Amino acid sequence: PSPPWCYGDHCDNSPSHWHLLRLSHCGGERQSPINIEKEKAEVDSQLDHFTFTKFDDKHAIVNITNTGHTVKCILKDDLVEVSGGGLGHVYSTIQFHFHWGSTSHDSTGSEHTVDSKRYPMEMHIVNKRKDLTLEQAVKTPNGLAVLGFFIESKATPKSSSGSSGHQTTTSTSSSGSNEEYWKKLTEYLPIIQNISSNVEVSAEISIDDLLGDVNRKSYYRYNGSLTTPSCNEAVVWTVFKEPIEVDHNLMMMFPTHAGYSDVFRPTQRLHTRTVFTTSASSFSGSMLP
Ligand code: SG7
Ligand code: ZN
Repeated sequence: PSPPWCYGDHCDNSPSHWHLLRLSHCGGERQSPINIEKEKAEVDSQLDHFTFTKFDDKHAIVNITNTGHTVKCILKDDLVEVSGGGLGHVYSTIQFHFHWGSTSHDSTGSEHTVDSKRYPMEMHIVNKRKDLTLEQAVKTPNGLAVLGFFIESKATPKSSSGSSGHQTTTSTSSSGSNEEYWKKLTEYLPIIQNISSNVEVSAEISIDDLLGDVNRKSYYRYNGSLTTPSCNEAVVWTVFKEPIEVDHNLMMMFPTHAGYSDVFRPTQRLHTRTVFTTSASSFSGSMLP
């Protein structure tokens, strides 16, 4: 049985006690998440672009579960894959899940921070080395590859009262028209209000749909851990620089009751590790004036 741990202070095992749990690695020196210091990140020219296989499959998400610690979207086995991006192995995508804050989802919720900036939410796409079982992968350095995307809140565009606006723009944000898909996904959340409840997904939503046109070529890379007990140091982390923009009202659909008060782990010490970055030239043109 999994040990009782929590994020807040509503149980004995809050994050500062995780290292005391049985068989825990949470007190190790390669823990996640971390604060990424832009100035200290070392450019690594080996960090090329990823190959995302079947990220466009609209039937890959089979189930959404309220685990009590997160909302987890489980993918069909052996379908979606990630390779390239300096990973050196082919990884199977098994699930994605979210970390968020307690109240308004306005500013606190992400696990990683960049120059101490915390985003409202963070999406983690969890991948395991294709040639290993999950049990083997959590015991193998780089056995897991997690892709982290920050989520930024986008204000709902006001219908047509703009007196200052000289043009009625059909607002094309950096994440493109991902809104209908986040709407489809978050429509499942009221159905799984109870811990351990889950729902089968029939709506057509691909991972590409949720990511929209966020820049997937510009990212940070470091070696770390699972951010929940038992915090195995088996994760090669990719943290993308550009956030996905999601409508604020849809972000508010994520539960903030029961154990869901700030479901993110505090940042951990870097110790002797180096954070690597793709070169500045892989920034998207859209970020330039
Ligand atoms: C979430 O984060 C869950 C866990 C996940 C953990 O609590 O999605 O997944 C399961 C099995 O429920 O752990 C092994 C694993 O994926 C840690 O994942 S994370 O480091 O990406 N945050
Ligand atoms: Zn996570």
